Amino acid sequence: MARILTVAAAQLGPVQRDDSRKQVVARMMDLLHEAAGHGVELVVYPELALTTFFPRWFVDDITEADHWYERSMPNAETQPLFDEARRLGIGFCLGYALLDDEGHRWNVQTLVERDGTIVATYAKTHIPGHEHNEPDRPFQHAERYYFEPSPNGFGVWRAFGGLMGMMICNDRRWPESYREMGLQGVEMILCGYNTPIHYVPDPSQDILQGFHNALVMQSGAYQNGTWVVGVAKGGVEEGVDSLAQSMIVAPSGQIVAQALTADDELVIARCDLDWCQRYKETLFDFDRYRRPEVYSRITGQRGVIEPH
Ligand code: CDT
Repeated sequence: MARILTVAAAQLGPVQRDDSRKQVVARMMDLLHEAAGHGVELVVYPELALTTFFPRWFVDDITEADHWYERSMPNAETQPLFDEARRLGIGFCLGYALLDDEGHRWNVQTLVERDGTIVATYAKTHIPGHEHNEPDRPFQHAERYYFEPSPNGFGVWRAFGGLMGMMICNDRRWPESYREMGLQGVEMILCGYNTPIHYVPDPSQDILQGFHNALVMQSGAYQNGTWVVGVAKGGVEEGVDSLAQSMIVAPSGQIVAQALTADDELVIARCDLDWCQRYKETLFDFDRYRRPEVYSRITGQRGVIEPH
């Protein structure tokens, strides 16, 4: 038995500050059309796909940043993408900044089915970086100023003939993200990211960015018996070099397809969702082998408490 879902990680190269949403959507539509030619059923775009990664700049008055956020989805700029995807019968996952009607600011991904219906909108759980301006940095990573952490945690939805989950960028570094979805039977996790290669707090990690990216997604996939689709906005964006290396990881932990460039590029794989069972029913048979009664620290405690 096989449940094949043909998926494309639609990596984007840099989006500069002056690039309009219309220009970006046109690039995304080019990738969508290329995907259609390969029989792709689901196209996954990066985190904050419609704009440049604006948390690299700090503004004292946050309302000056309002223009980076969407107020609704779809909207006038993205409607052509929604319409064309539905016409082609392709679903997609789109990352963007959302300023909602109550004035809350979220970093989100919306998953859209092949018939154009919205499956879910996930808001990022783990918000990295800093809250305040740090003028001594070569660039800011002020996500904690621009976005609230979602209180909702990680959902899993029946869509695309399987059990689909979402996470966003920094979420992929945390084993809890995968496990929360693993405990809901997730079969494919969709994850957009923007990862500057230069990590200001500890530059010794710069040369390891690609290694760490693969490490976390491969281990998360394997330990939870799930596919993981990781999609970058890579290349040099406003002078900041960002990791590309979009990849599709199998439940075995193997990378089955990976980007060759740091530009707009489709990474395609035929993913058998039934392959997940090989791991979920053997080594990672959670019901048989997990020991939640001795894991109380994981939800009961945030930071480290060392023994006396
Ligand atoms: N977008 C995002 O979450 N990026 C972070 C960068 C490192 S924290 C400054 C990441 O985990 O890739």
